[in-house]
Amino acid sequence: MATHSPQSEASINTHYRTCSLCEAMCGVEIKTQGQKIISIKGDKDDPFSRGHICPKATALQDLHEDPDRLRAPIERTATGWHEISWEEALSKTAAALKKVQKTHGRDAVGAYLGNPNVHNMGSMLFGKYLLQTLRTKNKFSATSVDQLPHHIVAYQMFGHQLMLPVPDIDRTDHFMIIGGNPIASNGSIMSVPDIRNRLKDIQKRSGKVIVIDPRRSETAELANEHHFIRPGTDALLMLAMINTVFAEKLCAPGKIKSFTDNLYALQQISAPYSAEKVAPLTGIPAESTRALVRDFCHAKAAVCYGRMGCSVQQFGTLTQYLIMVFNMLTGRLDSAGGMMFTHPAADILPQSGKGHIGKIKSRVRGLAGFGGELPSAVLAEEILTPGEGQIKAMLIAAGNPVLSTPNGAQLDKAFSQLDFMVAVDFYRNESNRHANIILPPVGPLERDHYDIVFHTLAVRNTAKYSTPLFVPEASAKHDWQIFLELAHRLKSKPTIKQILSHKAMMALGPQSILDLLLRTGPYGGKWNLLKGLSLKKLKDNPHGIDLGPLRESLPKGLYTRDKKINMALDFFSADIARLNTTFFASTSEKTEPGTLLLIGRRHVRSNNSWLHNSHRLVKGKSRCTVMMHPQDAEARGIVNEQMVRVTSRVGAVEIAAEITDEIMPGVISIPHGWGHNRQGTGWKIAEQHAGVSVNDLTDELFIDELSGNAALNGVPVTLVPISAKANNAAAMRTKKGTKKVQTA
Ligand SMILES: Nc1nc2c(c(=O)[nH]1)N[C@H]1C(S)=C(S)[C@@H](COP(=O)(O)OP(=O)(O)OC[C@H]3O[C@@H](n4cnc5c(=O)[nH]c(N)nc54)[C@H](O)[C@@H]3O)O[C@H]1N2
Ligand SMILES: Nc1nc2c(c(=O)[nH]1)N[C@H]1C(S)=C(S)[C@@H](COP(=O)(O)OP(=O)(O)OC[C@H]3O[C@@H](n4cnc5c(=O)[nH]c(N)nc54)[C@H](O)[C@@H]3O)O[C@H]1N2
Ligand code: SF4
Ligand SMILES: [Mo]
Repeated sequence: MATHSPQSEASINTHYRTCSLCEAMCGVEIKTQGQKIISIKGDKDDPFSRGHICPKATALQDLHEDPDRLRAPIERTATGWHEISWEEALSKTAAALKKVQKTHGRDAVGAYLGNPNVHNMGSMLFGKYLLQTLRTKNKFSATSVDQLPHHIVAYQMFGHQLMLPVPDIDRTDHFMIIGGNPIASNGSIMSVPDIRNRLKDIQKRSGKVIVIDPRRSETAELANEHHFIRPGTDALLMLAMINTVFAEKLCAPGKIKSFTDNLYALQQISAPYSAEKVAPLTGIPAESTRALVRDFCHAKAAVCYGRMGCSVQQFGTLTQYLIMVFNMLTGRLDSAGGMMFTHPAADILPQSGKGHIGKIKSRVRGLAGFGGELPSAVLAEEILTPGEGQIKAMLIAAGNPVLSTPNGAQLDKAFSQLDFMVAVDFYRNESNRHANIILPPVGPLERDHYDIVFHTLAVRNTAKYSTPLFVPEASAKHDWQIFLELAHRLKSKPTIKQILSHKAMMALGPQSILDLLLRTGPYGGKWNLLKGLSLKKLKDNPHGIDLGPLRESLPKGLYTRDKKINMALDFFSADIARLNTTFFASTSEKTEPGTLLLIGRRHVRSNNSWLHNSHRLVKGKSRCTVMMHPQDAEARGIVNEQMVRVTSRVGAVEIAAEITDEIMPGVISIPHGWGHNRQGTGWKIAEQHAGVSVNDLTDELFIDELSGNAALNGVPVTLVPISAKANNAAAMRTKKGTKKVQTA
């Protein structure tokens, strides 16, 4: 139990909480003395993470103590940035946003919500009120540079965008991972702490881990098998695997057959895509593809899981669909050790929108929106293109789209032309350096925490609530308070009802909503205050509560009207024509000789764009390098650590080469989230480890057309050495990783 009393200076207190930095939800044990953090360790008694943490957990201390972290609102003036009071900051922001909407219409204010919102209970529960008040169609988020394909598949097939199944990793015997690197990322759309041991446990029970990835990643190193695949060809591989399932009579869907119409339609659709036909494109020999399918089908329990590498690419949605169908045809959906749905203690699905496609379209390019959001790939053009509905002001909350969305340099330029920008963020980053006002919320250790979203995507049913470790300053505000305060001030003449409801929400806060969700959820005692799960019960169990392994939930759990899985053939199979045009048509664009395909990569000591101000995470060799295969290096006369120039349609970066056979020939990899060399940001350590931004190379026109999701993997680029002579590696070492960014 937590023995927490922030008042006592001398005694050492122990506090238990969940690390909110990534999706894994590790339990941490933090010892403090007064206001000082003495240690951060894994919580051995957390039933889910069992003591596991990664190096980022200790960065929670750096984040808490960071002098660069903003603690009061700031305003940009002719003489630089100055602190202002909360009252002034909120009123000025509301007045500026109102003015823009009054002059140019409500769509003239755009909003971008970044990834950390999803790790923040208050933002998840109250952020929507601000967006509802703004009533703009120009809403964007990190979803469309990430998991949008998963939402579309879930919406089409299961009737709800958030019905996302996860691998039942603790009971599977065969785990096929396509385009995911959980050893570095700690899992995504699969909340799974202690992933390394969980993968090893599969192997200990004589099961297998298979990785399909253009890079022999950290996960591939641990796997039983790794197959290189050419970026962007996963849909072809999946069609060939489904083709093999039918050809070799391995189809065994089990119970789902009774509530899925047209399941076997894929036999005909996959017929033209034999393993032989796709092999020259994927790079995976036909015999290996067939063996992959046989092994998968013969395993007692098996699951095929695809993540970033196959979502954020040209055929991301089609690939995720085919992965789902492959699991279904082989009886792996909703069965132990396969793809299963979590039963979270606080179930947000009944209250959340199920999703909708194409109700809104972007003004300039006419791209369809999903679930009330437009794809982030169109954000810059919506700001830069004059005309009715042009975005003139932006709200950015917990995001850094200049470093995280395609053609970030163009967006950077667009942001500099806005009439007004407000950011809700505790750092002055590459995007909100253009803001007029920055409203900083409290830090992660100064707030309570419950993973509203990630408990819904966890590989085991668990629940855990963390109280704040530190009491924030009296004037400090939580994200949710900032959102509600702004929403309230945006109303011109609030009615008595609106005033009362604002006061009620401010008083109730996220805790009360969480308590209600827990009581009315699957483990709650409903209105019996003494029975079942409640916030009080979670507070009494600070290590978290285990609610058991994943359970079957279909067809009852489906959100489709007819309680059937919808194969949505019209929607998905239409995209096969685009696949054919891209890969098989005689008119299809042939890549220029010398073109390389650019992919991303993650590292366990990094987290998107915003943990590079932690001295302990950035120490050591620069990680912002371009990995390339020895053959590709030799062909261009490049030696290890030499500076090279990588150029795409939209820009160029100069970066040090890291020559390694862990990447397949013809492919290069640059991690995202770097490029802290733009003027006017507020993180001093990150600036010293600037690196370059890979999203100065990714292309806002290179997208998955079915969803509008950015295709940040598989971007065609060229690469040349910078110095004519490629023999000065020692001298290069000093310059490594950081040089100026060029944009076309
Ligand atoms: N090329 C390439 N680009 C990518 C990716 C890739 O793999 N390759 N990955 C993509 C993916 S998956 C994602 S999710 C995006 C992420 O992209 P974004 O969400 O746009 O960016 P982050 O780097 O997560 O920036 C988060 C910002 O939120 C702030 N912040 C952190 N916690 C809080 C908080 O509690 N409240 C508030 N108000 N602010 C907070 C931080 O200070 C930081 O400024 O990047 C995408 N971009
Ligand atoms: N340490 C750390 N952890 C993180 C993050 C972080 O930045 N750092 N970010 C968090 C976020 S926001 C997310 S969304 C998750 C992402 O979690 P993961 O999906 O596990 O992320 P990545 O490490 O980007 O893994 C993508 C893999 O796909 C491969 N790949 C690239 N292109 C292709 C392709 O065309 N086909 C195939 N088959 N593979 C391809 C890459 O080589 C890479 O190994 O990680 C989260 N956790
Ligand atoms: S794996 Fe994720 S949740 Fe666990 S300690 Fe690391 S950053 Fe925190
Ligand atoms: Mo993400």
